[in-house]
Amino acid sequence: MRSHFVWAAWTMASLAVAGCGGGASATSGGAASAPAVGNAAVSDKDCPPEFVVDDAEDDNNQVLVRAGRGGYWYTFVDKAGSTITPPSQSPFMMSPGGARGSQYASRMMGKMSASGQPLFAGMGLSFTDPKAAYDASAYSGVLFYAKVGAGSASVRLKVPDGNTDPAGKVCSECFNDFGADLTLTGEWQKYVVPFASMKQMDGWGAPHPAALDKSKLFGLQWQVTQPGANYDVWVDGVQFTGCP
Ligand SMILES: [Ca+2]
Repeated sequence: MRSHFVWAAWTMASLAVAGCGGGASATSGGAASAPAVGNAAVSDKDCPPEFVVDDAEDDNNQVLVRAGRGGYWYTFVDKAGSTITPPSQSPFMMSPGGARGSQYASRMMGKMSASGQPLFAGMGLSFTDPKAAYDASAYSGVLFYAKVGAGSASVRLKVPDGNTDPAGKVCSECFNDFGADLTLTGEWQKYVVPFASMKQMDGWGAPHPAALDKSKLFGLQWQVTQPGANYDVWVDGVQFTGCP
């Protein structure tokens, strides 16, 4: 199967080792290059069950209870008038029609406000409940399937950690999480984002550490920010990478 890959600063040579079999990927991407998007054939071998964060197939709002995880899905939205479904005040609901022929997926829909600051809408999951730092040191990155319906195709994967989430009690200007800017398509595609490739955004936030602290992760988020845009974002099959 052809798979769609997105990186912040990884060379094409890294592509072949970044999937589930990518134990070496954390050490092979030292040289920064221009952001690249490419397709590469990789193994579709699934990692063991403890690597799967959630596949939505139980049609509930909790991630799979395993490997010390058991947090919940949620949505969040700005106060500038953007809209989001499922609503941020009520329990997250899965939507029928998942990746790889599966039954359910996580989906958020809405319309961004045309003006105001800041503008954001997103869905995410916490790794634990109550929310606490989760040690993901055993893993090398994140893999998921995603697509968009009508509207914005630009989605940022955000990975709040001990330095960027307020719960870490470190950041003085929080929420500039490490992550990756993705351009989704109308078809389900696999996205693999190594922890080592994740970057913060330029120009704001404090602190700006050298790298994601994967020993203290608070969750995963998918966020849209385009002013005035409709959006319809689907995510499924969320897993960690790095299995032997
Ligand atoms: Ca599914």
